[in-house]
Amino acid sequence: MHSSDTDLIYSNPKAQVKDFAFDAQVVEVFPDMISRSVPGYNTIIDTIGRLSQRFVKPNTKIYDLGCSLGAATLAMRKSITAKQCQIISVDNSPAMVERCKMHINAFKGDTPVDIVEANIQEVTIENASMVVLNFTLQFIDKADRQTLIRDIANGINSGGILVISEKISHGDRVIDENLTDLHHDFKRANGYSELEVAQKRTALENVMLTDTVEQHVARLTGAGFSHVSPWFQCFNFISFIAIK
Ligand code: GEK
Repeated sequence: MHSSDTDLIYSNPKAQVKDFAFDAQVVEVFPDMISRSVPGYNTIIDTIGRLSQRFVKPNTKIYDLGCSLGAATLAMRKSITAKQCQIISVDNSPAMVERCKMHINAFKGDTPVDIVEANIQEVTIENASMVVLNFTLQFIDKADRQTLIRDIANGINSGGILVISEKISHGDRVIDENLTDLHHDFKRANGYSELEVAQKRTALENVMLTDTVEQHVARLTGAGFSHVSPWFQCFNFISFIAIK
């Protein structure tokens, strides 16, 4: 038996698998989809909360870019102890933003949250002590990534942090294949069928374009972050901290 919020989107054979999109159908099953597909997702969300307690300063802004239903926003709002802060959570999917507003407003919190429907490339980042890109940069055109990371770095105050989580590819084909297989095993162990794994892979092919660890590190240091390191990796999923 499946409940209505179980991800069954790719469970039936499709004549033609369309490119993946963050539409109403995906929004409906999103929490189930992301926790069964991304190894370490809950650990990453918890750690974003912990980092916010450590890095967020009074009278500053916190940005959650590509916020989906606001999981990282909520983790930060629960943990921030600094006063007079503002969280700005941004997503360009109208269906996500609508559901995110309902979700965030269902919880109480001291730090106000502004949920904005916009392209993260058009949002001005200013006076930030913390910025989160939790599995979002991978959906931005490769040619635009350096500019986006530079704009974020410019808007972060000295000592502030960017947390960036991504699916990665590996320069070494053998490692790449093994990490991909391990990830697909993880999905099968979480109840996805062979067909679902294969169809989802096709749907994401043109939409999610991954970089290597080296490309991420070079981009972050090139943008002006002084301290850059991965703090988490499981298979081909990684999360970095970059401190200005
Ligand atoms: C989480 N951070 O649960 N501008 C704004 N939003 C965008 C853009 C863009 N240009 N491109 C994609 N998105 C979340 C999970 S999901 C990751 C992030 C995943 C949005 C898109 O609409 C979607 O909601 C989100 O980025 C990516 O911690 O599903 O793999």
